[in-house]
Amino acid sequence: MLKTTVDPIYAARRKRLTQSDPDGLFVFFGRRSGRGYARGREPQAANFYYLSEYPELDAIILIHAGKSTLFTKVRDDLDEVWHGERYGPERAKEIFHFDAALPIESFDASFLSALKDSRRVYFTIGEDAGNDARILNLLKASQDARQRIQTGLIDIVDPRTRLSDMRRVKDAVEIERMRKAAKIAALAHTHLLRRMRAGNSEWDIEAEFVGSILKAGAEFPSYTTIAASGINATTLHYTHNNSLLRLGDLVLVDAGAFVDGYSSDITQTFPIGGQFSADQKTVYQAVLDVQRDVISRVKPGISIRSLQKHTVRRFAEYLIEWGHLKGTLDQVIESGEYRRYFPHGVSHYLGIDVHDVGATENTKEGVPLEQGVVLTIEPGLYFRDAGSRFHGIGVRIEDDVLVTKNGCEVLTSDLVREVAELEELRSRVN
Ligand SMILES: [Mn+2]
Repeated sequence: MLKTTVDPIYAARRKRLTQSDPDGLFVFFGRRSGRGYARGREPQAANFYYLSEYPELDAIILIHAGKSTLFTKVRDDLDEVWHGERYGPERAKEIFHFDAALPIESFDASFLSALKDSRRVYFTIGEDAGNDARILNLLKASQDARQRIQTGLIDIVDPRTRLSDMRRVKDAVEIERMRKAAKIAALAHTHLLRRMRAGNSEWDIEAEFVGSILKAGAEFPSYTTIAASGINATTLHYTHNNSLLRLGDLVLVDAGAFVDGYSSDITQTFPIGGQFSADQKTVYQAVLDVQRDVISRVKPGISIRSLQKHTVRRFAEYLIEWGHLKGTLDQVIESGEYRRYFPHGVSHYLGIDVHDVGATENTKEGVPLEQGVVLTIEPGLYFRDAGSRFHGIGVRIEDDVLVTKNGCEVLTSDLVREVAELEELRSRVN
């Protein structure tokens, strides 16, 4: 089904991006079509999507002198029998608010002509070898001519720095979609809590989750579902999902939904039976306390780096108290030994990409959070050493959080997190 209207915000984003350099020539390639039969739904190239919402493959956006032009395939009855209806340049121009739209074949000539009065080309090298070769060849032809007529060289600039800054702070349209992505995934996670029991399997969890989000309107999962029961939960990127759920174990489910171009990213951990064991409860409660503590610290001005530091400190305290690490708090943090139990980051930006762009400055303090940033908060503890009283326990709790004026709003607040509530709900299933 083709779109008939698209929010004018995409045209506004193109303006905002390019007004910093009116003499620049900006080029963005859409996702390229691959070979093969009915390859399935895949997301559009993220920056291309952010600047247009145009869904077709092999399209190109060129922005020059305040004018945005879309290059796309013309209508073709025979080809559309195979791949479905196309917009074609005329319709695409109107619906997607471009100043002009041309057949894809005319890109090279238009690019060369625009190069004549440009000093800088904004283009991301290294994403696709075919696109690189095409642009570099066109540039070479143009540079040789410029040398002869002595009009100077053209600089190549990576547009991602500026785009990352823009994409880090979500606008109203994006926040609306992220709320929906969070809501749909949270409901699917809660559905698992109400359904899965001993005798079900990790693949049942994946199937139920994916089924729930698709029925609720998601395009696809935002990444491969991690359904990790028992000791499998101590492997961070476990995706085999081929074990049966056993009474007495915990199961860790890390799964998200991709909805209207935006990702959600949620982890919940719950007992397969009706109750946590005493040791499971100890670990779960510690992770939940740290998670709530970190969420309470999220506000403008704080950096993800400082949240990470705080998480490490809190977990190091628990690990010393439980006898898993020896030494003073500072020694344990300094030596990095805590990484055996908490090896990953507590947070990342979330948006079109699951690990969204946004970290543009490599300063020691990190980039301060601003109103409109969306990030995950996902502390976890994993015990793989046979000598530990917690051996085989892996717990991660992950919410999606929007930074507000004075604090933050949890977009995934529909999830059941407290031990008592979880046990109450789980005991009714088992
Ligand atoms: Mn995550």
